[in-house]
Order: sequence, then C-alpha cells, then structure tokens
Amino acid sequence: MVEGYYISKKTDDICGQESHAALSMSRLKCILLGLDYKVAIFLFLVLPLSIFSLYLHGQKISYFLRPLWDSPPRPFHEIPHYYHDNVSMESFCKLHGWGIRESPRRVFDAVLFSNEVDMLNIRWNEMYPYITQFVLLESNSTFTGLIKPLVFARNRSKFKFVEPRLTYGVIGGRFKKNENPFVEEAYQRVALDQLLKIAGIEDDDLLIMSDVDEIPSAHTINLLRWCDDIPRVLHLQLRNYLYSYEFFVDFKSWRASIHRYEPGKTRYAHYRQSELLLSDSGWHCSFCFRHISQFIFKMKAYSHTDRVRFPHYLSPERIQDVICKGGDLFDMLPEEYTFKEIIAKMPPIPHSYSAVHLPAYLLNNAEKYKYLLPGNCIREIG
Ligand SMILES: *[C@@H]1O[C@H](CO)[C@@H](O)[C@H](O)[C@H]1NC(C)=O
Ligand SMILES: *[C@@H]1O[C@H](CO)[C@@H](O)[C@H](O)[C@H]1NC(C)=O
Ligand SMILES: CC(=O)N[C@H]1CO[C@H](CO)[C@@H](O)[C@@H]1O
Repeated sequence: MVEGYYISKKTDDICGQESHAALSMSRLKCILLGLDYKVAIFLFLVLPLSIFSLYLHGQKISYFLRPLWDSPPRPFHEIPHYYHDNVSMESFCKLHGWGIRESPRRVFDAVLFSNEVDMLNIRWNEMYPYITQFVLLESNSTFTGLIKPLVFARNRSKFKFVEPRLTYGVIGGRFKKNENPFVEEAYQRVALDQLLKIAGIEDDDLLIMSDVDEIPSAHTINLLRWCDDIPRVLHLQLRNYLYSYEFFVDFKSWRASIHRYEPGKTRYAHYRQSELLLSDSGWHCSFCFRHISQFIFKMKAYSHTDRVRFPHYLSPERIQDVICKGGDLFDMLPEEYTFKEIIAKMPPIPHSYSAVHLPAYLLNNAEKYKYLLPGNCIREIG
C-alpha cells in the first residue's frame, strides 16, 4: 500500500507514452499523478486501513452504536419474590398474593441436552425433591447440523438417582446444509412436546422450560407447586454467570419459564411467552465447562456461528486466557441498549468471591466441581 504512493517517482515518463496495451492503465496512473499527495495517502493508506479495521471490528462498532439503531425489548412486569429457610409455605403463598393448595402440583422438567454433563448433574440434584418426571431429549445433531455423539446415553450410569423418574428420548438430526440453526432447534423442541406426552404430563401440571444451564432454585419450584392461582406462564429471572459462578454478569436472564400445562395449547419454547417475570429464581451459567474442548465445541455448535470470525478464536491458549480474565470469547461488546450500560458492561467481568446462595449440590461436592467456584479459572485440556 505504501508502494502505491512512491509509484509516482518510478513512472514519471508514462504520461508521454501511448503504448496500446498499457493505455488504459497509464491513463489511470496519469490521473493518480495529478492528485496531490494528501489525497494519495488517503486513497492508498487511510482508506484500505479503515476498510481493514472495519472488517476486524465492524461487529464491535455496530454493537457500540446499538442504542442508535435498536430499541430495548419491552420490560417485563417483575414479581417480587420472597424466600427464607425459616418461613412457612403458607406465609410465602400469602406474601405473593396466592393461596395455598391441599397438595402440591406435579412438576415436569424438560430439557434438550447437548453435552453439559456436569451442569445436568447440578441441575437434577438441585431440583430432585420436587420433580415428578425428568424429561430429556438428545439428538445426534447440533443446532448447526454438526454430528454429535449421544453424550447422555454414554453417561447415563452417572444419573442412576433419577432413573425411576426419567423419560429419555433420542431424535435423529436432519443434517441440512446451510440452514438457519433455529430451524433444527425448533424441530427438536417440537419432538420434546411429544416426549412430554409420553412422560404423562396432564392439565395443570407444572412444566419447566429451560436450557440445561438455566437452573431454577429448588425453593422456587417448591413455592410454585404449593401455591394456588399462580400465573399460567411465568418467566424466571435468573442470576447470569459466565464461565463459572466466579463471574456474575447481571440479573438479565429471563428465557427460562414455568407453565401450568394446558393440553393442546402449551408448546415448548425458549422465547418470550408472557409479561411476567419472577425475581431472583435461580442461576444461569453460560459457557461453564470443565474442558477447553467443550468450549471449542460449543463455539462451533452455537446458534450464532457467525461469531467465530477468525480461526484463532478457537485456540486453546486464547480460550484459557479469556476465561481467567473474564473476557469475551468472541471479542464482542455487550448487547445493551444504552451507552451507559454498554460502557458499564465492557469486558472484563469483575471477579466475584461470593459462593453464598449457590446450588447446594455444588457446595456439597465442591472438590469435584471446583472449576465452577471462585478462584479456579484453569480448565482441563482435552
Ligand atoms: C426458625 O423459626 C422458629 C420458630 O419461629 C424459631 O424458634 C427459630 O429460632 C428460627 N430459626 C432461625 C435460624 O431463624
Ligand atoms: C442419527 O440418529 C438417527 C436416529 O437414531 C439415525 O437414523 C441416523 O443414522 C443418525 N445419523 C448419524 C449421522 O449418525
Ligand atoms: C463428564 C463425563 O464424564 N463425560 C463423559 C460422557 O461420555 C463421553 C463419551 O463416552 C465421555 O467422553 C465423557 O468424558
């Protein structure tokens, strides 16, 4: 690019010549020679560099300008949530403005499983006392159409404790090339509706719709199964974490929801289905994996694969470094809707040293799940 500027010295004589082949080329050069050097610097240096940096950072620039081109989703109506170990269920239902039932509702927990064996263990142990049926569906295809082993089937022996309450289903991937990943995801969710019927779900049973890493707290489920008159569809606000419970991000996780099942009407979904959000109802830990290879798999199998813009994003050394710093794996800016929040949420995420109010099973098995607790950012290779 710098050579482009010096070209004027070497080619001084070209304007006088009229050779046929080089005619149009030399005309171009003549025009360029006529430009002053500032314009030349702009054309050959500043412009290409700008285009190159736009290519490198375009996503960042557009995210930073989000407040100008996007408006925030409409806010939820947030329902206050009361909890303490030593308060009776009757008082809780009353505090929430609900009545108490003679007997609790049955509760179904349904998930699409990819490869999150540890999270599944923490999840099922947290919810175990209150769940009637655990419903799990896994496919041999990721949402992005990559082939995936049946990880649950291979690890099933680790989950003997749920066996009497487990409805497990396998579905074959469609392996369509170049399809929007949301299509495969929707296809798998429809199959999950069928599996729920097989599991025996009935009218007014509670159904939890959430990803494996979105874990409602046990006391939240207990409250909702005991109280009468709870909303038909209620989103659950979860504490958002990244990489482990060391990096607390915010309270903005809302996709998990709990439904009073209506046959023929309730459909398994992971988008917004009501205006109501129950405050502080559990934990959402994204990219909380033990092995670096799981990060790489998830980055590739993720529904937004366009985020892996450069191959070096998948390098294990880089990934390990990003995790310990609380940085962003895709080198992106936070998806926020005001400049104030974008700046407040710029990576890195500050470390949190609180392991208060986390799933009980995690603390009872702290040695086994050390990597999820504060101060243990190093991951296993492979
Ligand atoms: C729990 O409540 C009981 C009865 O109200 C009370 O005697 C006890 O001290 C309370 N325990 C705690 C830990 O607050
Ligand atoms: C995926 O699973 C389906 C159903 O079990 C099976 O028919 C298909 O051959 C599998 N595909 C691959 C690529 O393993
Ligand atoms: C956490 C865990 O033990 N996962 C295992 C599940 O099964 C696969 C396939 O057999 C193993 O590779 C994982 O190590």
